[in-house]
Amino acid sequence: MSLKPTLYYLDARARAETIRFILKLKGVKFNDVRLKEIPADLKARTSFGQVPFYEDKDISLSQSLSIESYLSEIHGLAGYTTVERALISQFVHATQDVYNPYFRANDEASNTKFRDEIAPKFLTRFQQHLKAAGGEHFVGGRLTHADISVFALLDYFHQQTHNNLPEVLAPFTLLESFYNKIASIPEIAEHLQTRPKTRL
Ligand SMILES: N[C@@H](CCC(=O)N[C@@H](CS)C(=O)NCC(=O)O)C(=O)O
Repeated sequence: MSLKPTLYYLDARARAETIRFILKLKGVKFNDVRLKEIPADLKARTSFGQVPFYEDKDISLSQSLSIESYLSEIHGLAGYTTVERALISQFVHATQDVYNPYFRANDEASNTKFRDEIAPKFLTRFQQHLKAAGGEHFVGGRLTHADISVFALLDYFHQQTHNNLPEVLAPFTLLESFYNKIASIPEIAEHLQTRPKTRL
């Protein structure tokens, strides 16, 4: 196995982009393998036949949130206390409650429900939590996995012209300023400019 960490995913942001943001932010050189389909031998090596799948010299790991948490521990983005870790986990898992109905929406009714109900409901709550925490960071007054996870979700909204997601996000001005601050961190800005343009 290569000593260089390797992330296997599709040629998409979706469930892998938070992992990429963490690695880029921390200056980790990694193989960003973007697959058209998952080869049978790779599928067999993964834990559940799925990607994202991550390998480094210590671990082979599936499940996007587990990979993010592992890298957050290594790179100082996890909470310092049990309470901080629990709160970070809460925000990280909440992002999945937004992605999952978006990925599954396959007709006009489910797209409308996502755009008019699910997305505004979660964005409202994310913004309230951010405001209550002082407006800069979700947990602990410093950059954590929670911030990168919510940032990646907001980034996803910015890119998805399908279902008017940028317009859904626009009224959430505190979230937008949070997004812009993290987007201007040099390592993140560089990734935003140089990453492949993908539909999802
Ligand atoms: N809960 C998993 C979901 C992973 C998942 O559904 N991956 C899809 C691609 S987005 C996949 O590998 N599908 C191929 C398959 O299940 O055969 C995670 O967050 O990593």
